[in-house]
Amino acid sequence: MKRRNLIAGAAAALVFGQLAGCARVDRTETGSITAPDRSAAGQAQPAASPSARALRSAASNRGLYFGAAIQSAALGDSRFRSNVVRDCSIITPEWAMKWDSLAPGRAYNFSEMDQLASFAARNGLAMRGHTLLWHKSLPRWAAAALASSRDWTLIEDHFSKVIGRYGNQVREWDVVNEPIEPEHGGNGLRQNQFYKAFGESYIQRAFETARARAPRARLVINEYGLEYNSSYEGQRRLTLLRLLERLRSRGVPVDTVGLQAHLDLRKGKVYADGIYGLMRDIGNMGLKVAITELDVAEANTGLSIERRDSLVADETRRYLDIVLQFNNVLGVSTWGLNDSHSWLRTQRSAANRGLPYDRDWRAKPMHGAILTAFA
Ligand code: 9MR
Repeated sequence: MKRRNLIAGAAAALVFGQLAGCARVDRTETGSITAPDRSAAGQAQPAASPSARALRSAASNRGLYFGAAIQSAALGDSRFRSNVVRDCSIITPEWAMKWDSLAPGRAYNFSEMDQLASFAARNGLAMRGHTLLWHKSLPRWAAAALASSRDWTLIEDHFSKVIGRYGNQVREWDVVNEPIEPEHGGNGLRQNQFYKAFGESYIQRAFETARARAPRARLVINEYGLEYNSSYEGQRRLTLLRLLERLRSRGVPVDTVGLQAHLDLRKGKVYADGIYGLMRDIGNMGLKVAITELDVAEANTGLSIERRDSLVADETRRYLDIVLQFNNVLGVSTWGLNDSHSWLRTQRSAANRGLPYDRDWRAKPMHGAILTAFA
């Protein structure tokens, strides 16, 4: 398996003609986010972990942002709000901006997302726009309409509504989410509802449609499963690079790659060579990188808490130490901030400890690992 990855890495090197060395792009020009005005009305109370250094300031010292995904249901909790405001300069709606959340029936209801957007505005936080097109968040009515009519105006209308409403607050749009699936054969692209209706051109059209409505925001292609040394993830890295190369050669307005970074201790340790090669190739194409959904799934929740937390922290540090060598990184977002608001609780184990804070907002070694990586 290792050998296949090496071959995949070498093939990528040949395809893209990379040279040794990192992409030199000035991160501070585009990656940093201005500190919010703390005197603004609606300011949150001081955070519950005053001893832990705020992640946002550590990140901004390095010319990066730090952010987190927010489950809108948690916004009713003042402790949650204050910790988010303390640590984040940008937030990602974990589900509220997805198509099936906004319009489960044909009618759009923006109230949940509006609450999140107004929380962000009151506290001077920027937003990531997650996500305009994702096979898992297409509402049934839209899937049916797409399959029968293959009418791009359906997508255009959705983009217009969402970008029109939140465009002023959104710094980065995840325009296309998770388009890679080598197991679907062919060119390695996911044979999702959009691909079935429009072929590969759906990706280009999505970016062009977004660019027309969001002339200044960063437009992101966001992907998972790129971190480990398996032939499958090697294929995923290579397929993503090939797709990016095709998009760049056609002048498609994609300017940023979102690396989700759902780390997983059951897969072993992150594969430094594979991640380094991916970062180098992305940088050589002149693209920025955002780490968009960092968290760590544990392999063994039966170990002592200390041991578990140190394994999670070590994996986080290993990953960030690689990606943060590159100057085209804009920032890092974790997929939630504390363990009680983590998708891994429902997916894997309710006991999972894969975010910077525990359920009582005590900073864990993962928090320290992120600080160290930013230093
Ligand atoms: O964490 C999210 C979970 O709460 C939602 O139920 C789910 C479906 O909307 O999406 C999860 O977030 C996913 C993200 O949007 C895309 N990358 C993978 C994330 C975890 O599944």
